[in-house]
Amino acid sequence: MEQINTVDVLIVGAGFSGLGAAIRLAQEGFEDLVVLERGSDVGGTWRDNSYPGAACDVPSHLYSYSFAPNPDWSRAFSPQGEIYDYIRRVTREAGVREKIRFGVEVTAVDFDEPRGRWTVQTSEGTYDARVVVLGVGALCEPRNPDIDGIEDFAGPVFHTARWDHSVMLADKRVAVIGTGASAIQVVPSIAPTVAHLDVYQRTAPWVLPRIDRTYPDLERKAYRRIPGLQRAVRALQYASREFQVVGLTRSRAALAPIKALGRAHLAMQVRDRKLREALTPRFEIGCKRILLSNTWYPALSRENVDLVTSPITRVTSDGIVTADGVEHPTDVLVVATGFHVTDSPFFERVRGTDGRTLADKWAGDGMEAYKGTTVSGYPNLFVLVGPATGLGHSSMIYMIESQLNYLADAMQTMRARNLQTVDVREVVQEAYNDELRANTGDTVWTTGCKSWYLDDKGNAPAVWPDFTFVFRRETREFDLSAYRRTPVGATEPSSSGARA
Ligand code: N01
Repeated sequence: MEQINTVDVLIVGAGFSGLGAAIRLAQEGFEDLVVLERGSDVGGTWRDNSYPGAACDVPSHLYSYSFAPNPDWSRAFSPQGEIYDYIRRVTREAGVREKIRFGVEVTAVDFDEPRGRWTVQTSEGTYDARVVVLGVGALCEPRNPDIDGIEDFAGPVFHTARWDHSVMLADKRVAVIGTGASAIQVVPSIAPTVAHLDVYQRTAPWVLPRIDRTYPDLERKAYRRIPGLQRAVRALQYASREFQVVGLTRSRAALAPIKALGRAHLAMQVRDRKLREALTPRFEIGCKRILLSNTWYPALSRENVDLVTSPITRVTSDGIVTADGVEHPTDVLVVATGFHVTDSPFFERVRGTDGRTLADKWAGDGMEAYKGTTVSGYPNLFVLVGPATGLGHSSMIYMIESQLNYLADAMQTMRARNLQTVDVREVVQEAYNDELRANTGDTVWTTGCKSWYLDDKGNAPAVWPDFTFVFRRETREFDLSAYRRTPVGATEPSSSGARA
């Protein structure tokens, strides 16, 4: 007979959100937990996105856990390796590494209503859990472009989030498809080493100067020694980013100064009129994520770099053919084409009380949850970085920590009230989302551009349409009245199995 691992809380994913949940729940006295991670290390997106030039475009004092400030950040915007090291260190210091099972892929998450528990199938056997926390992340499933002939390309093809470090790019003719946040970091990093680089642009992005600097020793010492200094810097970084929300969600006029800055940045960095014309954004600033770079435009102005704006029609065994009939010889093909966000394949693996998957449930009106975290018909399931929690302007860790407050209070409430399950009421969830949609209608994200914020209906269910402190306030306490509950004892007793 198959051995079932019984555990109180099962967390899927060991990135910033899943680890944050493990640390917070352990602190709150919920020690009987396991984290299942398909990779071989912690870090999630910061482990996977190791492409040349990968860095954060949110300042590091803000892009870190509030409970684990790091006075030793080397610069304002940390490179990927430093963030990856930070996550590993925090995991070790918080003592949660032993809670993580690496190399375990979660294949199915099914709610067993009579028992009021979740059955979780994995590549390493079955788990039985009272509470499931999804920390799978929003930007984790690479979206590969569906281009005619791409499977026949003879050279290496890889996504930025799955960078193949064994491929030497020196002296190669390289193509990069896409001009989003990932591409604008990769291109300047590899341009000086490759023989030739073609950058395929479908939509010219808005790019602002990156006000980055290294932190001198003295400053780092000050962060270590002067109480409150780092917190004050973090608060300033938070406030300056939060100003953007006015323009993104309320008054377009507030975006005028950053639009002017973007235009000036392009004009100053690109002298060639034709290239400047091709790089001029044609959509409202903020509709897609605003990118930060001082090196993107200079890289595109290099002798060995071509910006290709004619649409790709097909890929051959050794090149890319564009609509203008030109065949561009290519040795290595890099796709910087983003992620499945509103259509994550993980949604197909989670089945609630009526046996429907999250993917099916969200196929009609789009993905939605209550406070970005709980979904009606999926009791005791907490989705971190869930629907309507994404940000373009500030730190996702702030949103994650808000959700952790809600999760921790939900767990304490269930413990105090002796509850087996909590399931958000459908009417409450609907009312919450009606209001969110009404707000999102006025935002810049639905003004006509294409982005990962949007679903196939043109709604923006992935992104939080207000100030982030409003979300923090909303999630401060678990609001039990919004939930249907089952007391302990009202469900069938749990079958016993091995402790995970
Ligand atoms: O992906 P994207 P990304 N043919 O979806 C193009 C985070 N991030 O990986 O604009 C040709 O933004 C597509 O074109 P278009 C951050 O939240 C953070 O760059 O749709 N082109 C676009 O140019 C970011 O928002 C950091 O017309 C195709 C690009 O590919 C998110 O990750 C760093 C195509 C995709 O852009 C995703 O960024 C990096 C096709 N078939 C990433 N399909 C930080 O610094 C797509 N494109 C924190």
